[in-house]
Amino acid sequence: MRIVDLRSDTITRPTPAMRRAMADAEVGDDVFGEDPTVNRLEEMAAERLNKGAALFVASGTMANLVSLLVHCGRGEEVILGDKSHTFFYEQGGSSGLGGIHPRTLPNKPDGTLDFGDIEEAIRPDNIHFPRTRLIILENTHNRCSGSPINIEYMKGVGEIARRNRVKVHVDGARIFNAAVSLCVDASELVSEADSVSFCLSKGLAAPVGSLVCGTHDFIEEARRARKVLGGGMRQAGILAAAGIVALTEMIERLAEDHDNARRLAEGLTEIDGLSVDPKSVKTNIVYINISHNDVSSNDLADLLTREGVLLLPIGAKQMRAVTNYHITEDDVEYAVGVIRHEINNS
Ligand code: TLP
Repeated sequence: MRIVDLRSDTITRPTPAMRRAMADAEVGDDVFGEDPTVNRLEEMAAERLNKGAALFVASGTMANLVSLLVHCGRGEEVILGDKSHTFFYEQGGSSGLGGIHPRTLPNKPDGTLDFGDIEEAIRPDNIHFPRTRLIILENTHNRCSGSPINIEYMKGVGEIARRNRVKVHVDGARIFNAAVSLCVDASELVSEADSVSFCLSKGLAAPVGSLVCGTHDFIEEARRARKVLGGGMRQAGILAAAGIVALTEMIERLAEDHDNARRLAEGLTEIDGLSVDPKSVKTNIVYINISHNDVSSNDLADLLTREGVLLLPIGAKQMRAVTNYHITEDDVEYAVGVIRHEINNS
């Protein structure tokens, strides 16, 4: 059966070039700092984002957690969006494991936080309050239509943070989608950030892994945090080799995923019973609201799965589609046809 898997860009499998690089990778014990392939990937990542150093970690969740643990002590506060991945999807790990207090602000539909809200949320020095240490921004913003957030906004938050002696972490799981969509260099988007995480295992199609980037001192502390979380990975060069291919060969092609996402959104707007806003689709993520009274997202997901079209239910009446390396223009047309058929027959 033909399968069109639009649940996430995390489903991407390694490319033939990645598999070759993995098989040939030179490796060593990375906890001793002796894996040449990991070291090379870390250097490439730091250079790409114009930061002093980088650290290879197991996942985006670990990258964010390690960063939070370095920036904030127990009882200290992080400001972050109520739709941010760190707040929404990471099991509250920073409070559970790090005792870090979350202060959420409403994300606007474009993924940003209001400058005034941020200023107001930063705590004055007062014995009653936790100390504000960190602001987290997410770029692109997963739950806000995959919105890319522009340089001016990122700089604006950097300016507020510096003035108040607070740090900035960017969850850049999809920072290269943002850079490609905005036609800027990823390093410019994060020039104000004290730390940045990004994922190799999403649109860039590597099987495993994320990077944390920051100053040398920050990364040395992050290395300690990774170790205590059980993330010292030994001969991880096997994985890093795929990451090197991801950074070298897979960034520019993200534009194809963005074009396919726009096509998908445009196709879906034609279907009665669905509501999709193609204008909000600027990268590879499409949110689909079900206006048909008798269809829930779980029902529709089941019907579509039987036809080989996989979407992710996000809420009772909302689904998500994410274009990726394995999805062609023809797959998009096919998926739109199957979705139309299932909705019309419901
Ligand atoms: N996002 C996944 C799911 O967890 C929802 C997805 O399918 O989109 N930051 C952002 C912005 C993310 O979207 C994700 C993964 C992560 C961090 C965590 O990365 P992993 O899954 O590697 O821990």
